[in-house]
Amino acid sequence: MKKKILATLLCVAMAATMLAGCGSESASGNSGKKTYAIITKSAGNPYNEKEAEGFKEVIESIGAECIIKHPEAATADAQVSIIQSLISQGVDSICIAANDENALQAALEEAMDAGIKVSCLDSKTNAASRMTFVNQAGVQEIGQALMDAVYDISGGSGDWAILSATSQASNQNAWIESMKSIMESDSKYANLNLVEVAYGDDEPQKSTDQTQALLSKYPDLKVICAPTTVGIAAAAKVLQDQGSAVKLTGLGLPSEMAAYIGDDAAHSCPYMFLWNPIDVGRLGAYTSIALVDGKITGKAGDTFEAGEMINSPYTVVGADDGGTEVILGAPFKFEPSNINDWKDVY
Ligand code: RAM
Repeated sequence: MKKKILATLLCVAMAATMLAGCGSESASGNSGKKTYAIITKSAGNPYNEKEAEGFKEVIESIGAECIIKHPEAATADAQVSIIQSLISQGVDSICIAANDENALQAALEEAMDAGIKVSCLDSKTNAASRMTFVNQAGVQEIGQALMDAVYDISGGSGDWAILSATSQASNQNAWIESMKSIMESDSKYANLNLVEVAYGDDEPQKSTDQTQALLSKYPDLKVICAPTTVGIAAAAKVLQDQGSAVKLTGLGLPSEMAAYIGDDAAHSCPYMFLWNPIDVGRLGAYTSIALVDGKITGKAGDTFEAGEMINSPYTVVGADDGGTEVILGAPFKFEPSNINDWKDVY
């Protein structure tokens, strides 16, 4: 009997120690390792998986722990609950591709108040919700490249439409606004008529349906511009399968678009743009590490090393919204002459 009581007491004591261990788990976890989290826009998007792959590679190369979270849907609500669980876990940093510019503010401010270093990549929050933002390329440069592509592919006149991701995505909205203001500010584009901005929510089926709807609503449509990798891949398939005369451009993954890029009638996309999403993730990781190590605070003028990355060291610069950003590089053009060199890379 005595033995039984002793054994029970021992178990209770062990359980209490384990619980205390969990409860008091520091930001660096029991292992003493620092923990770096990345939250992408949503699951099932190969672009987001590439970003996470680059982030993980860098975090693991310094012997730290990487947490990857892909929300079920590209919504702010799904991201808020992930942020809350990461706060309770006591991670050291969160790098997030925001599904909404303002709706994450309360959760991210709570994270920063708890000492977690918060940055964005791909799609930013408002300035108050982040320390800095890893931007894939300048907004104006992307807007200009896309607008010039629409001009060139349409022959300079006629109806065109945009197929975007979600209506709340700050990156897509910034690129669309930039295209619109370029179009309005230069008479060169006066004969182009933007008929609609449609939203496929970065879901393949919805993007397919939206493309079909654009085709039936606008019989004179000449060009669709899809500044989303999910949207452009869905639209490319619809147009090419139907043998449509409508042409496509935008931002796409070479691996998903190789079959559609060509300058003859059999291909739906003459050319498109992107950057390396693996590098977006890598730079997000180096930024998180620099924030956690206290090498930068995210203010303009801060500089930090980013391993073997081509433009390292990077400098934090002022962003249009009053916050700061770190720019990865320039958008790259994928066309028939180079698509085969890239289709197996990302
Ligand atoms: C989609 C996402 C992502 C965007 C790319 C170009 O995969 O919407 O945020 O940066 O397209």
